[in-house]
Amino acid sequence: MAELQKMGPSEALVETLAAQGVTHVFGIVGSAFMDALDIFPAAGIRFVPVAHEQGAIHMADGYARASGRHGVCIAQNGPGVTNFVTGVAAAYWAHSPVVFITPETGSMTMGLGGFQETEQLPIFSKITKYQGHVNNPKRMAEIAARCFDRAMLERGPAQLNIPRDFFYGEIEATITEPLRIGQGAGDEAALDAAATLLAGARFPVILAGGGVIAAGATAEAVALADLLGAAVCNSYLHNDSFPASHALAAGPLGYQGSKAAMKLIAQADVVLALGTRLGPFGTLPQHGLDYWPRQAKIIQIDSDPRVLGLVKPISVGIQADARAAAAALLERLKGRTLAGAASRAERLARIASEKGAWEAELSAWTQERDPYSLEVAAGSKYMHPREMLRALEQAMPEGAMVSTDIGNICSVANSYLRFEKPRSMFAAMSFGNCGYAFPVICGAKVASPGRPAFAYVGDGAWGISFNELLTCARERIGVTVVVFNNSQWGAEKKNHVDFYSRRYQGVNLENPSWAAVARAFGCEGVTVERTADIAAALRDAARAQSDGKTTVLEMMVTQELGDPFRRDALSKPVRYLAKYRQYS
Ligand SMILES: Cc1ncc(C[n+]2csc(CCOP(=O)(O)OP(=O)(O)O)c2C)c(N)n1
Ligand SMILES: [Mg+2]
Repeated sequence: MAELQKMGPSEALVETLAAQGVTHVFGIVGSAFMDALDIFPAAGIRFVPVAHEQGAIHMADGYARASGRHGVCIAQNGPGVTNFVTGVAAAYWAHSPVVFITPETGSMTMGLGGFQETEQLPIFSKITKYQGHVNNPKRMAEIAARCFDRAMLERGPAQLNIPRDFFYGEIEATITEPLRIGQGAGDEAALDAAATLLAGARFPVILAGGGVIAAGATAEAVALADLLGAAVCNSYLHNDSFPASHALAAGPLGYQGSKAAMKLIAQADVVLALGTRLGPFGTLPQHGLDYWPRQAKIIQIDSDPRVLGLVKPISVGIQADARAAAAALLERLKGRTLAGAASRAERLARIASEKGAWEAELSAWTQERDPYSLEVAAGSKYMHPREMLRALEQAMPEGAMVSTDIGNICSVANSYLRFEKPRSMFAAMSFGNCGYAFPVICGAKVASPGRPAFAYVGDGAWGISFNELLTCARERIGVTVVVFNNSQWGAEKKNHVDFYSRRYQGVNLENPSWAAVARAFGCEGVTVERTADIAAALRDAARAQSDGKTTVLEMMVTQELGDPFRRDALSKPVRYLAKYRQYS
């Protein structure tokens, strides 16, 4: 342990950041933390100034998801900090180890209603894994370090709240080493029970979740799948949890996921849910398939014990690191007689045929076929969203990272996003906020500058987030934004079509030329109207990334709309008052 040293609290904070391996902090400059900011460069920390604090927290999230290290951001007390709220909630549900530093109003005036004052802990209390409040400047290093340790331990945002006057003074502090607590493989008896279930399975299926990515368990998941001859589904929006080219990879479950994955898991007698909380939205019926195998034995492994058995009934729950647990199961299964061995060839054939059928269906499914979509596409010179998504998929360079926003086309993209390695897909997860994808891919690119980086964003969500083009131009962050211009908040319009007799309100968009806007911001902007032009446009944009140049590819698409998001939560309106009767 390092020794006690005299230093200022700002030095204690910055030394702690350095000790935790922090090299980038996203934020907008503010007087509240200027004393610490001043010495960032000497500690090897690059401050990445952004356009909006929501961008900073999303970038920290993307940085964490791409690197597996902490993402860090900071903001001015009061309004700068409240601008973090949506991004913190998003990072919470993306299980991202971000530390957001929130200087607050001075301790001597707190409660008097001074400038930029608000209580900053209650606002974040339900969307953080840990909240550290520096209640005395002498505790700066201790509490800062705990935020970093807890963010990693509990896989989620930690808040470091610091009264702004506590940056100043003279203290004695010790800078401690990061405290990383291993989760291990989990309870021995539960692992034995899980191995027995898997050994007895006739149609085992693995459901690989975000925990596989976080724990670096891909190799173990592949080995388990190979040993068992088990199909592997990705949990919703974790298409990078298992290599897509593997013969046993079945694709993602959930909204706009793979029919092959759904049909295969429906046949399972044992499911190994590895590193997944089995979130309720991610296993809803899709494509008319109610696929969750209620009769199957479910083994659920997750690092968070609170999610075990929470959403789905399970037979065995194991609190563990996904990698260690998968390795422990492999050990137990090696050399054991597997009930599924006899039907292995038959199973592999079934997997191949379901995948082949889904691929063929996707290839033929170039446009939506519901009456609304047929109507709006007729006579349009623009691209069908599905054929565009297929062309993007085919043009995607190797090793690409892709973030996706919340919207109809982004959701349909789920069927067309395949990855070979983890830390490649950064979808807006369960919090589901429009405006997520672009800043997140910027953060991912800062973390992994050598990898090609793409954001898929609908034109409505783009309106929320395009301000960070300023950051890309100023900081020379080179990413490619694929903006789907269908002149509508499509995902919501779909509900108007399906449930509200096309009574449109606030769903039609009048856009400027998004390509021209990008150029005005100092980025590249290209309008793409034909599928045949997609590959070249994507290639050029990817190439420009290595010069630190961001490109907006404005894809002109028809107004067709795929299946709705919330079929589960909407119903036809019923009105009782005469005044509203026609609204039904
Ligand atoms: C911050 C936020 N506001 C509103 C919503 C509700 N919402 C969900 S999808 C959607 C429409 C997205 O439109 P667009 O980005 O243009 O994509 P499209 O559906 O047209 O493909 C909206 C408004 C949301 N998810 N997040
Ligand atoms: Mg749109």
